[in-house]
Amino acid sequence: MKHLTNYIDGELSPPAGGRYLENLEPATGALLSHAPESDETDVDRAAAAAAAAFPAWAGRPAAERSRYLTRIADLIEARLDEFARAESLDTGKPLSLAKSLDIPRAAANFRFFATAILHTTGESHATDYSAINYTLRRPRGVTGLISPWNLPLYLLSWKIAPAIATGNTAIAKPSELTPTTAALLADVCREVELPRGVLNLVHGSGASAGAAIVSHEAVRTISFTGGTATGAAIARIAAPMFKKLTLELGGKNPTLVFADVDLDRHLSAIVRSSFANQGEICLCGSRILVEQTVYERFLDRFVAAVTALRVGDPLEAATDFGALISAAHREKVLGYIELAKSEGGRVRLGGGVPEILPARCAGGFFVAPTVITDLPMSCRTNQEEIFGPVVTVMPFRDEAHAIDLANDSRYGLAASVWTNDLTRAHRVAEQVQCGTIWINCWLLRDLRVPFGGMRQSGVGREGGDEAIRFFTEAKNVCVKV
Ligand code: TXE
Repeated sequence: MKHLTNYIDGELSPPAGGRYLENLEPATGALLSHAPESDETDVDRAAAAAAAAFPAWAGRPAAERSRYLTRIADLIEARLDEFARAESLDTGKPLSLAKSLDIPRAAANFRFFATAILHTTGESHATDYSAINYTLRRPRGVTGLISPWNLPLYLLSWKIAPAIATGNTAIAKPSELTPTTAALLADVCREVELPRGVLNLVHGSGASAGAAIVSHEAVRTISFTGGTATGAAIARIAAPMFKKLTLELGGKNPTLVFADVDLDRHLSAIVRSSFANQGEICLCGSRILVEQTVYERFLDRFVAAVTALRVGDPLEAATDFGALISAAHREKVLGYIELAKSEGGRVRLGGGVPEILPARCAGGFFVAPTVITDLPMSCRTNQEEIFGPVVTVMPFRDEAHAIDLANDSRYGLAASVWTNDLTRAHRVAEQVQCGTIWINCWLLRDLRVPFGGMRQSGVGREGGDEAIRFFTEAKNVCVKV
C-alpha cells in the first residue's frame, strides 16, 4: 500500500515521527494509501526551509517567479487525467466533476497569479507641493496555507499561487482526508525545479500538523479555509501573535427564486447549485426560497429534476452524484435529516442512503439527494451548516419577505437570485448580506474579484488584487520636495 510523503526543502520525506493516517476511498470505504501524520518536528523543518528560501525568492524578478507558476499550470494540465482520477478517488466526487472543475481551476489559479504579478500597479500621493508619498508592497515571508477536503487542489492552489507569486514562501497543509493531489503537486514542483524551500507540503491532521503551522513563530501570514469552529480556534492562536489572517469558512446560502424565473432555462443550474459535489461546496445553495405564487410548480419541477440525478460510482462517466467524504460526515448528514424530521420537516425526496448502489460501492459513504419542506427558518436545520446533499425549500410572500428570510442566518458567504427582472435582481443583491451574489447563474467565477464571506462565513478576502494585497505588506515612503 502506497505511503505518501511530505515535500520539505525540495525533497520528499517521511514524517519525522513515522506516523501515518489511513486514506480511505469514500466511494467504497477501501484503503487507498497512507498519508504522513506530521508533527511540529516536520513543521519546524518546513519553516526553516521556507525562511531560508525567502530572501532569494522574494528578490527574484516577478517575471522569473511567473515562469515557475506557468510551468506548474502547464504540467497540471498535461497530467489532468491523473490529477482528476486522484481527486475523485480521494473525495468521492464524480470523475467528470474533477475533470471539468477541480483540476482545470487549480491550473487556472496558478496561471492567473503568474500573470497578475506582472501587472500590479503602485500608489503615490503628492502632498500639496511639499512632499511625494509612494507605497512599496513587499512579500511578508513564510506563509501558512491550510485547506479543506471538498475541493482539495482547487482550494490549495487558490492559496499557494498568490502566496509564492508575490514572493513569499509557504508551508501548505491539505486536509488529511484528501492528500493525494497535493502529493502529485509536489512531483510537479520537483519537475519544474521550483527552488527548494519555496513551497513545502506537510501532510497531517489539524490537531498535529495544522496546529503546529498556525502557532509557529516563523509563520507570519495564515490563509485558512474550513469550518467556522476551526477558524475560531485558529484565530484564538493567531491574534495574540499578531499574524495576518484570512478565514474562508462555512455557509448556509439562500437561493431566491422569483415568480418570473425562466425555469426552462435555469432549473438545471439551480439543481447544480444545490447538489454539485454532493452539496459539499461552501457556496452551494441549501435554503431555497420560492415566491409563493409559483412555489408548488417550482417544487414539483425541482424534485423531478433532482430525481434525475445519476447517483453512483464516481469513476463512471455517467455519474452526476457520488459519495460523501467520510463515514463520519455521512453520519453527520443523516443526523441532520433526522433532526429535520423531528423539527416538523417533510421529506419530499431522498432522506437516507440510496437504495441501489453499484456492487463496487456497497461499502461507500453515500446519502441520497434530499429535499425537505415545511420547516421554519428559525429551526436548526435552516440555521446550521449541514455541508451535504440536503436542501430545504420554503415560500416567501414578496421581495421584502425574501430578503428577510435570506438574511435570517449567522452566515453570509453567497447567494443566488433567479428572476427576469434585472432591476429587482440588482436591488435584492444589494440587500442580501453575503460576500458573493450570483444573478441567474452560480459558481461563475472571475478570479479578479474579491472573494470571501461576512458574519460567521469568514474574515478577509482572497482573489485578484485582494489576494496580492493580503500576501504583501504595504510601506509608505514620504519624500520632502
Ligand atoms: O474542516 P476543518 P473540514 C466546513 C463545513 C464542514 C466543516 C468541516 O461545515 O462540515 O468545515 O470540514 C485543518 N489548526 N467547510 O473537516 O475540520 C484540517 O486538517 C489548524 C467549509 O474539512 O475545519 C483541514 O486541513 N488546522 C469550507 C482544514 O483545517 C486545522 C470547506 C479544514 O478542516 C485545525 C470545507 C486546527 N486546530 C469545510 N483543525 C469552505 N468554506 O469551503 C483542523 N485543521
